[in-house]
Amino acid sequence: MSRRVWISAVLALCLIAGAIWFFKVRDHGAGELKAEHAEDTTPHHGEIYAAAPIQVVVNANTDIQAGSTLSVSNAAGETISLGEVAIDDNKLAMRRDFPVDAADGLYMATYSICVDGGSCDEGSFQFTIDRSLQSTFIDLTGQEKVSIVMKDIVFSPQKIKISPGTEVTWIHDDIAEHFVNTESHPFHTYFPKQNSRSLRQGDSYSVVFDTPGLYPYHCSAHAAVMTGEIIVQ
Ligand SMILES: [Cu+2]
Repeated sequence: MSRRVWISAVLALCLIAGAIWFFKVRDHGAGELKAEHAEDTTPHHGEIYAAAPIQVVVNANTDIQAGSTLSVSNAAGETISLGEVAIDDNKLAMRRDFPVDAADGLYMATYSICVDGGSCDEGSFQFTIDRSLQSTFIDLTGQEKVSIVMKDIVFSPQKIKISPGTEVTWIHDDIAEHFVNTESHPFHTYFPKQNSRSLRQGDSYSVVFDTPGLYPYHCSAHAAVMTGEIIVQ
């Protein structure tokens, strides 16, 4: 083969390798380390929240044993997660409270999942709080009850701000079956009280939100497109 063909072949290989690297980094993001037994997290790695999450949650594919850890630090490296790590009764998720008044900025969560037999493996993920995003939320604070209609595979209004203690009612007015599900799909562990049964036309579902923070949610039948967010403050 001529020298020119060789050079072209090497250049083509470099381009392919570069593209694979680019898409891997874009998908997983720099800084994420996924423990062997972790399925996913809330917030997701790289997610930007318009308010503080009420908790950080790690979902696992095996029983999480005592001794497992989860903590969040800010960009200065100070630990800001609160209280103790709580492992869910079914042992498939662990969670830790997060301060509602945490400043805007980047946060790093690190965790260690310990499994039966005593071995533990570690992971990490990052998320950002940017309250300037709240300008896209409809302000419904100061009301005892608010409602959200489910129609044409959309939650409407999609992003709302309410006060602590407000009762939110989802009203189903659509052909398709819908659900109200807390993050993350398909685990629905972030705020389990928000998970509804299957809803059909004429059905409604109500939840009272007491704890300030951000509540991202979705319909598990249309998880990719039918999403909503509630800020309690
Ligand atoms: Cu739906």
